[in-house]
Formats: sequence, structure tokens, C-alpha cells
Amino acid sequence: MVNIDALRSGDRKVLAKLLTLVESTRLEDRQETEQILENLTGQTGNSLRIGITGIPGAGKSTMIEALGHQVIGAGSKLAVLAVDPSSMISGGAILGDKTRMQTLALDPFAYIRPSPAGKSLGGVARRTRESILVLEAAGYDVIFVETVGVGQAESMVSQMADLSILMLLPGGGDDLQGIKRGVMELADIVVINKADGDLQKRAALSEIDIRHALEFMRPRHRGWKPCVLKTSALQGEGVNELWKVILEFRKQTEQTGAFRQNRERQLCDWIRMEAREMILDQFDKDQRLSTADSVSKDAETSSSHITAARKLVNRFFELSS
Ligand SMILES: Nc1nc2c(ncn2[C@@H]2O[C@H](COP(=O)(O)OP(=O)(O)OP(=O)(O)O)[C@@H](O)[C@H]2O)c(=O)[nH]1
Ligand SMILES: [Mg+2]
Repeated sequence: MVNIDALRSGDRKVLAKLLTLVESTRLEDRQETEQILENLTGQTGNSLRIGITGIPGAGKSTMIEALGHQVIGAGSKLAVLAVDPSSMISGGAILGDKTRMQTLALDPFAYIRPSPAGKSLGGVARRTRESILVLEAAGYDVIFVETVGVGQAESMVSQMADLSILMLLPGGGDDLQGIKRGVMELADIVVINKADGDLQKRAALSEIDIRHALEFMRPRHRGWKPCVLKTSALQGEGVNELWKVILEFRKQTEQTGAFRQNRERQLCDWIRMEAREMILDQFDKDQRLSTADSVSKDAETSSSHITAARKLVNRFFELSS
């Protein structure tokens, strides 16, 4: 059993062990994880959860590292969860991140956790959410969830973050780098990174384009209008400003109540998702429903596969009531 007191007092070994447990899909580990999460209730929820998404190489990790030093300098503890949903396909390109955030990885007030490949987006989402809770119980007050943008990933992150940062590269032109409108709509702050050297001019053009595009978008949180910022994570330019905007977001949305509302909505969605998983799990496990005999009997006695499926559902609910 994991020692929760040690977790709270900042024992990194215990933290790593617990995160490994959360990531495990073995049944016994799952049961232990659920027990531990029960015991953590009341000690979670106290962090600022920041999602940061963008194409590979946009500079997400470099930015987190630059912001990280500010966060730690201001007396906070920072954690980074590097989630790579594309690892389901590619085998995990993001794992190099730990080495990229080198100085942060050495800081005793920072904790960086690259996420191993997951089988499904749902599994990755659950694990990331639960890891956030564990990190909060361990006293981390700012948690970054870094993920490569692959369409669904942005929406997954926005379902667990208090605010979402979308990181773009200077593009120019009006195509917005093929960024789909839906992805922009999920951002509270858009950052145009690598606004340095030869790219400065293009970054300025991109900023105009994006500011214009954002004007026509519906804000996600009451009291917050999505904004755009130019940065150079590498040279540390615009990093202070970005942190200020992040704090301003928190202040504004706390004042309007949108911050709390967002958390409540996320919790409700999460509960529904878990419930759905539980139902599916029970359905799949129930031998009485999975025997070919019973299903083929339904098929024989039904006018169509839809009627047969409905019979199966009814039997499931009868058996589980
Ligand atoms: N010129 C310039 N290069 C940058 C800047 N930020 C990051 N880079 C470089 O871009 C490359 C990718 O940076 P990362 O921070 O690893 O990018 P990432 O978005 O985390 O990449 P993935 O995790 O692979 O998706 C590195 O070589 C960085 O040094 C910047 O502001 N300006
Ligand atoms: Mg990265």
C-alpha cells in the first residue's frame, strides 16, 4: 500500500510509485488505485491545471521549461504531464521530452512525467485526470498537461484543464496553418512561438490573422476573451507576459464564477464517462449475455438485428437490476 503521508510530505519515490499504479491496467492495481484515490479526496483540486497543445516541435516543452522557472521562482511547485495520444499509432514520440526539459527536470520543485503509450484515448484521459489528482495531493500547485495536437487530443485536454493554450508557429497568410476552427475554439490563449530571428515579421502577420479570427469566436468562459501573444520560448521573450495573462485568466474567471463552473462541468462529464465505462464493462463481462446461444436465439426470434439488439439490452437491464 502506498504511504499517503509520505506523498503529502513530498516523497518523490512514493509519488512515482503512485503514478505508476494509476497508469497500470492490471485489475489488482486498478482496485488499489481506486482505494487510494478515495483516500485522497479532500486533498485534491488545489492546482491551476493548464493544457498546452500544438503541433510537434512548436516549442511546448521549451515554453513549459521557461514558464516553469517563473512559477518556481514565485514559490509554487510545478508538475508536467506529457501526454502523447499519437503514441497509440507512433509508439511515443514525446518521450524525448524529459531530456528536453533538462533544467526543470533537475529542480526539486518540479516533477516531469512522460506518459506511456495508451491503448485508447479514453484510457489516456482517465490516467491523466487521475494523475492530476495525485499530483495535487502531493502539493503541486501548477500542473501543465502537454500534448501533441492531433485533433481529438485538444478536446481531451480542454476537458480536464482550467485553461487551454494553443501553440502555433509563425505562418503568415490567411490559412491559419490549417488549424481547424474547432481547435481554435478550444483555446483560451493562442501563442505564436518562435517569434525570433527571421520569423519575427511572419509572427506579426500571424498575430493579426489570429486576433481577427478570435474576434468572431464564442468565448469558452464567462469573463474571458481569448487572446493571442507572440513569444520566443528559446530566448525567453514574451514568457513573463504569458504568465501574467495566465494569472489574469484565473483572476477574471474566478471573479465571474466561470472557473468553478468549468470544474463542476468537467466533474459531471467525468462521472458520466466513468459510469458509461462501468456499464460497458459489466455488459462485456456478463457471460449470460455473451453466449452465442442466447444472442442467436434473439436473432432467430427477431424481425431485424435492431430488434434483437434491443432485446439484449432489455435482458441486460433486467439481469442487472
Ligand atoms: N527559434 C526558436 N526555436 C525554438 C523556440 N522554442 C522552441 N524552439 C526549438 O524547437 C524545437 C522543438 O522544441 P520543443 O520545445 O521540444 O517542442 P514541442 O512542441 O515540445 O515538441 P513535441 O514535444 O515533439 O511536440 C527545439 O529544437 C527547440 O529548441 C523558439 O521560441 N524559437
Ligand atoms: Mg514537447
